[in-house]
Amino acid sequence: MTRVYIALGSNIEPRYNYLMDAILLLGEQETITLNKQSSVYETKPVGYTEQADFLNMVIEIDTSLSASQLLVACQAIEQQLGRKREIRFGPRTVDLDILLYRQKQMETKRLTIPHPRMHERAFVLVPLAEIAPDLKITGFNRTVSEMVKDLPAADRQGVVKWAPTDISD
Ligand code: A4P
Ligand code: MG
Repeated sequence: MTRVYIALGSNIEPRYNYLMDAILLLGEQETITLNKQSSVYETKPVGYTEQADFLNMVIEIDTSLSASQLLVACQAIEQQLGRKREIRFGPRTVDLDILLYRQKQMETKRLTIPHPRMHERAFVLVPLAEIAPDLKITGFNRTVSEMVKDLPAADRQGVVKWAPTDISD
């Protein structure tokens, strides 16, 4: 079994349901054991900013799948949940990014691990620090919680813990 961290993001309603459905679909696979999940965070869009705020979170799993098999499984779930690829970095029902696969480093046409932009993204590092503060990202000599402290304050402020509101509100 291999320890893996996956980042989830959604910015099309119902955002929270998309995240929870993706976790259910991952967890029900025999080849995947769900270990930990972070809180859900509401985050300002990064990159292509003319789009709605995201909900983001990170999960820790153990899996018997290879990295490329896991990518196929993640993309199948994205498809199942109605993901359409229109604008790169644009709005999405659900995005599943493989952040880390044990200590593996790889770069193929389809898969780069560690995820090449994870180390600079508050919407990834803040939830990751919640479930794995002492983890070191392959290729970096600092822990995830140290990397969060090094983020620009404005980036960290764009990432706020979020909870679904009660229907009675
Ligand atoms: N790919 C390569 N490496 C990986 C990996 N480690 N995990 C390839 C998953 N996929 C990987 O991804 C494009 C291609 O990346 C895939 O075909 C796969 O072979 P995609 O999901 O089809 O398209 P995308 O999501 O638009 O691109 P990408 O590169 O995943 O975008 P990013 O960098 O994840 O940015 N702002 C906030 N606040 N929260 C967000 O979640 N997300 C993005 C998307 C932009 N801004 C955001 C957020
Ligand atoms: Mg993606």
